[in-house]
Amino acid sequence: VSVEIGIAVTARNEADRLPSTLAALAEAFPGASVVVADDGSRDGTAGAALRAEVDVVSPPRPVGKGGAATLAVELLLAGGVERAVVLCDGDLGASARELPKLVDALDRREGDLAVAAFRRRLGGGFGVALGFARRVIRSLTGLELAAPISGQRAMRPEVAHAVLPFARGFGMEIGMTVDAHRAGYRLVEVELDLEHRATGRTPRGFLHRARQLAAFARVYASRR
Ligand SMILES: Nc1nc2c(ncn2[C@@H]2O[C@H](COP(=O)(O)OP(=O)(O)OP(=O)(O)O)[C@@H](O)[C@H]2O)c(=O)[nH]1
Ligand SMILES: [Mg+2]
Repeated sequence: VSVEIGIAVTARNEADRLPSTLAALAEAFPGASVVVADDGSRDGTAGAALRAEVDVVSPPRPVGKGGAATLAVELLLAGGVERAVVLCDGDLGASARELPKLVDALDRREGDLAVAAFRRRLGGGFGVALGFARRVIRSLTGLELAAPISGQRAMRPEVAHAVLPFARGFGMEIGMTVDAHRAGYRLVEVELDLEHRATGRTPRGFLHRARQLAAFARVYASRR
């Protein structure tokens, strides 16, 4: 049976925040099909998803954000999605309630791929990874984006088909943006009041952004 909206939630070690994210999604998108893309979590993330009565894909080996999201979106599309595929990071918590505004932007034909920009800047480092992502997208597409790596996105099912499989790891958002643009689809950014568990200027935060940068460089090399 096909659904109006299919939502893929990427989550690695998000047992703390996933329940509130899923509760907000259930309320904001009644009747939607939700798949959690768990991936090598060691903290009971999959159990938290099952308790919320949503589907979970847990690859036997960690495959990275892009690989896990690909499995989740393929599962959603196989079940049939009529109106929109939504991508959501597992750490949004209650602020995931804002995401229907992305689908509204699609319905109003403002774009084919709607991307959420955070209204307030939270955490982060010195903007190196973000700036690099912006330059990669500008050089490959000419687009000037406020939120080049935002994980909160909505697209019609045919757009999802065109951008699958996603690029590996943290390169998935850049890859999807470039692939959608090259397929002739229009991107629209929508400012939303979102929050997430941001990593800051800590060793863990810098390690995270180093991994992001490596993935951005890989996706740039694969698309240029
Ligand atoms: N399936 C899967 N999800 C991941 C992986 N790495 C991160 N995620 C999830 O993807 C989402 C985004 O990752 P974050 O680590 O929050 O990255 P970010 O928000 O871009 O970065 P910060 O702002 O620095 O926190 C979160 O919900 C993570 O749980 C992964 O390897 N596999
Ligand atoms: Mg985050």
